Amino acid sequence: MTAFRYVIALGSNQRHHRHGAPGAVLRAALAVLAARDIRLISASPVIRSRPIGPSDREYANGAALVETRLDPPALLAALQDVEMQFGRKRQGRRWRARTLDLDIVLWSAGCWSDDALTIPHHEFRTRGFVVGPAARIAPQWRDPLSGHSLRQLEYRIKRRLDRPARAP
Ligand code: A4P
Ligand code: MG
Repeated sequence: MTAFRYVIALGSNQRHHRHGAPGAVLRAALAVLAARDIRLISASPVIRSRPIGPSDREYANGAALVETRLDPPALLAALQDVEMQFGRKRQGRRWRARTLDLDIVLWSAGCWSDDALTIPHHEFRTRGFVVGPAARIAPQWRDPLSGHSLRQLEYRIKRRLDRPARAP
């Protein structure tokens, strides 16, 4: 059976009663994944990012490059299990504050799409808090849809942010 590689995005903007602040939650989550046949190849530094969406708490975000024999639905189930283990509540408002969010960003075999799962992750290309950390660990990895590498996507996001505002 083949082993796949994935880029996983990690996010947290709520303390955990045992692990502590969001940055520590992300590091603890990586250790839990490694104990579940999800081999950690490399992890980005943890960054802080301003929230997008309704929650007003700052996020800790990071990315991990992993190797596993799990196919995408099986990996999603494992990630959701870990989210629950960290006290994530699935009821209620989308994008609410959360102790742990684990998203599949990229998959070595390309694209996946069914009712529960889309790879590449639907909005990752424009999100600095996903692309920035992912570009630290897999800069040459190409998004199969746009054809851009993570490094190129990061450059595009930065250029957009740095562009001076137009005169009225
Ligand atoms: N799903 C579909 N594709 C995927 C995928 N590639 N990886 C489905 C993981 N899940 C995927 O996700 C909802 C459903 O998406 C899942 O049940 C799965 O079947 P969720 O994690 O339960 O809910 P969510 O995270 O609230 O929704 P969503 O749409 O995944 O939101 P995002 O895109 O994760 O955004 N601001 C900052 N600064 N940093 C953040 O990390 N995160 C969000 C949430 C908003 N603002 C943020 C951050
Ligand atoms: Mg999510």
